[in-house]
Amino acid sequence: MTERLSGAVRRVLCRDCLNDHDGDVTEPRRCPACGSPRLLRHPERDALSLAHIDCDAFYAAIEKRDDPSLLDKPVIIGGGRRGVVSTACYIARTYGVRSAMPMFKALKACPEAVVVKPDMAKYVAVGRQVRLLMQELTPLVEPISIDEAFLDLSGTQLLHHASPAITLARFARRIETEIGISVSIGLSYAKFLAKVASDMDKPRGFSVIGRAEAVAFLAAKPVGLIPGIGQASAAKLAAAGFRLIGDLREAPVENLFRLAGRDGPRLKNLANGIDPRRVTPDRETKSVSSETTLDVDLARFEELEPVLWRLCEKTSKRLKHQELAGRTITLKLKTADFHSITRASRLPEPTQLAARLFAAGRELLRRECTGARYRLIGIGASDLAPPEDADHGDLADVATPRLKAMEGALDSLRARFGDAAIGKGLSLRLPRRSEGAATSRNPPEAEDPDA
Ligand code: TTP
Ligand code: MG
Repeated sequence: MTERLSGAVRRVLCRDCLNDHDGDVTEPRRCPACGSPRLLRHPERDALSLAHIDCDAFYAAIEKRDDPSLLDKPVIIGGGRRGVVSTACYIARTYGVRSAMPMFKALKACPEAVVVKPDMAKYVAVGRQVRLLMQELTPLVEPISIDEAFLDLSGTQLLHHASPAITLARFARRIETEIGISVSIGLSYAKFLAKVASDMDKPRGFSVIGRAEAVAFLAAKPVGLIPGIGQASAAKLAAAGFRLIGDLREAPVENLFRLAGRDGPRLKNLANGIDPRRVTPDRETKSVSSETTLDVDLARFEELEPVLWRLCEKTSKRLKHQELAGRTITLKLKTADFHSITRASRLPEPTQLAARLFAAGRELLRRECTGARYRLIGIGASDLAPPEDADHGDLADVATPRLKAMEGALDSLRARFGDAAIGKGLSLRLPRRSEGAATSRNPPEAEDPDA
């Protein structure tokens, strides 16, 4: 193994002309064949096969490809239904423009930006083309979103007459020449690390995190780098003394369990460079849900109801973001002694609305509040359909279109003023809430498998 690695350390791959030549740790600095500085060298280069590929500024890159006059201009894709930035090209990002930013703020930061309305049909088609080319590399392609996927290239050396790293570098070039956009690649031995790597050197990046360096590399990074650890969870972990991923390495599992519920052991594993998740091809989204482990076990409907409402808002937000609607609403509960209960009801039509998720969920919840104490509650939507099929109501249900208009208006307000301000307003409509009970021990966002 060592011999193989030390052999690999001397191979240097040019990502522009794909010339693979000898070199040492730092030399040469430019490709002897074409002069490019975009060289890939890593001691484990040819021993790693798990990749994460993410297209660069995806929607914006497609628009620039289709209108070369935009190439050297800051471009923002946005101004669609929700009045927020979908994405910004890398030039616009230098002005501070970011995805999900309200358009008015983005244009304040970068008044000279060219704004292009999203053309989803086109982006979906390009996403499909990219995926087809990925599937030529390996059958093990797991799409994560319209522009990213995990690939497991183990065992493909004979097929491609090249190591995964070289195959991936060829792929990146092919995407540029055949499709006209660019990708960034992360190569490692585990999903988490491959994903972190693909983000390290964007755009047109290719980063490698090897087995030998993984744990030390992670140790110095903030816990927020872990998928599913948002700002709130990171703050909670920091308050308990876990600010860096390295702090989690030796943490007693009980502590982590208390802080992050069943996600605790996963955090410790990730900090130790262990992520056993496999690449699962063609994984379809079958349901969208949010759940939370409660700080204290709760039994009363009145105490659980506000928690359910917040989870409904979260699930609704996810449905809207993923352009999905669900017809079967499932309530999940876990009793204090760890029995799981699921109860479902089917709506007359699919929904994306928090209020409708809540209406169905609270009826299910009411029936289960007969004395048992619960430690976890969740709400999900399955039986998924496109949003066009959702929330039309009918003659007997005139409330739904009104709710839809109201939630749409609230979503736009949220986009402008942030979740917190608007969330409070809505919660006022709820019966008495028990603040302590509603905080989560297990950050619901941590439940997202690949968030
Ligand atoms: P991302 O891969 O997150 O972003 P990106 O490809 O634009 O940029 P990066 O180089 O950082 O990967 O998302 C892919 C596309 O999904 C993006 O081009 C637009 C869309 N999108 C939204 O519509 N809203 C959002 O909030 C985000 C994050 C993305
Ligand atoms: Mg992307």
